[in-house]
Amino acid sequence: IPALEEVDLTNCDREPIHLSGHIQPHGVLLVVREPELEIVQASKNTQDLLGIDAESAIGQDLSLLFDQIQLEKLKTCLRKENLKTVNPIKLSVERAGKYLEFDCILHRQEEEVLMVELELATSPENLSVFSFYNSVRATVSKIQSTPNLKELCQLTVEEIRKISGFDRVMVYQFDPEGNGAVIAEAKAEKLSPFLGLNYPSSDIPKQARKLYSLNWLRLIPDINYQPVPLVSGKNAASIQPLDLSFTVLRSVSPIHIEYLQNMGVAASMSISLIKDQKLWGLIACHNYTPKYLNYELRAACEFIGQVMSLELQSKEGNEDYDYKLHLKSILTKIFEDISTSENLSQVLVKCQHNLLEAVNAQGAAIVFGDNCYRVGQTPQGEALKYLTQWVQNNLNKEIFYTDSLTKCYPEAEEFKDTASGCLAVAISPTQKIYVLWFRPEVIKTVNWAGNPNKPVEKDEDGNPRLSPRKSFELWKENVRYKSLPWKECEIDAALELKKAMINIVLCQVDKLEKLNT
Ligand code: BLA
Repeated sequence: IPALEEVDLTNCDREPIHLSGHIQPHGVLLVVREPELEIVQASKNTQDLLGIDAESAIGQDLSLLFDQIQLEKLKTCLRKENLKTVNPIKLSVERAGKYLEFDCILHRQEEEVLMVELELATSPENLSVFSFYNSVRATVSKIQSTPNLKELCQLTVEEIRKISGFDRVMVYQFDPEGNGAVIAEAKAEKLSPFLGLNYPSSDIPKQARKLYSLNWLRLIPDINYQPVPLVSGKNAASIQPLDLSFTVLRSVSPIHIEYLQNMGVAASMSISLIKDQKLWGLIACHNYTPKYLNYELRAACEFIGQVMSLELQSKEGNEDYDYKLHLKSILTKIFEDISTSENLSQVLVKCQHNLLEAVNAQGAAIVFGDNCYRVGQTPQGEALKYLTQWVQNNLNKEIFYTDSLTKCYPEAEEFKDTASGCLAVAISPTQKIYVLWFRPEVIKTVNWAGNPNKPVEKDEDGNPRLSPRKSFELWKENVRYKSLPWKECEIDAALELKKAMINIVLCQVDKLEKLNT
């Protein structure tokens, strides 16, 4: 495990971000042993917020901070089965004759190890319950009535922006390799859009993704903060290094801070989107000045993230449903053309464009022995001839498809712009009739809106180490020689077409035989 100061761009997926031993300074963390409620670790900033220095708090119990009434309030909560449901508890601490009110957030790290996080409360006690309820109630019913994924995402970013006030709120969706794209955005008018931008998987390393699938929300109110170390007493030995996975104040990776600096961002919040127990994406929020949200508002945002997560299942299903209907209607048109044609070449003349749309390809080649009929963008001449031969020799299943042709056929590199993806079926191997469909390299099909923000920090050579521009370069490397993947319904459509085409070829053979007898 690399130490914090040894983390760099090459080993950052091994950085133990949950063991940083530091928190952000907008609250204090106390690690408390039950049942005595003895403070065994404390963040160094207790002096700033509570007026007691961390070293002298250690070894004492919580009555050092809280009077009898507050302590009783706390103890009542500790008897609750699910501690999370009591958060936040409003607790006050007397300091120089005045009472300061705190949001206290509790969870148990392990048995009898209680994590107590205190943030200065910023809203009056009763009002907050109502505002939480009101802001979320309307949003939830709107979210549930959106008809499809696109509108679900758009509505959610708009609602999160209204509730949180962040300058920019995005839905960031992962692909199967972990690369991501901004698929919805709500932003302050003056900002240039990130919508449609793509980023490599390395922008959010593995261990961070794992953490984000366990907890729903993290906030960095001010990226230029000084991390606050934890101070321990002798009774803390068994819980060192302290696992900060579920603390809300956890200090974030310095690499990520640098990334945000280079993006020109001053505050960041992200909310997990989880589908089928997997991290599907994030709601990513940026502010260009420091921005703090109190616990209630964070809880409202977290709740909306959870509601959106539940909706993903059905809305994504719907998306496929609409698309499948579309493919079906295209197939029907082609079948009509087939029924009114004498032979395969006639079909092809009639249904040119539909032949591509049936599987969402940009090009197709129908090979009849030495002859070839082409639609859209395809490899040409010799290149196509050799590819076809290769397909003939290697098509040993009902269908062949790949979103990365160069992996199995390295020569494909020269025509990556037309055929990084390929799907092929045999209509008649004896007569050497084949259909090949093509998709270009994905880079050609996605939308890159240009450098979204002027990078600010530079390294010795004058280049920013981490920036969206760099990320785009990296993402391009990640998706090199790859097309968009073939969906199951597209593969099914190709198989349907194959059946229909085989039929028309067989009919022709029949007719020829009848003529001959
Ligand atoms: C974390 N990286 C993150 C997070 C996001 C991103 C959203 C979650 C933390 C947060 O809420 O701010 C990335 N943010 C993005 C992207 C967009 C965005 C892609 O807004 C697009 C619009 N980061 C790198 C590289 C490394 C890296 C190269 O770019 C490592 C070599 C590391 N990113 C990194 C780490 C974390 C992270 C370690 C975890 C931070 C933490 O939770 O401690």
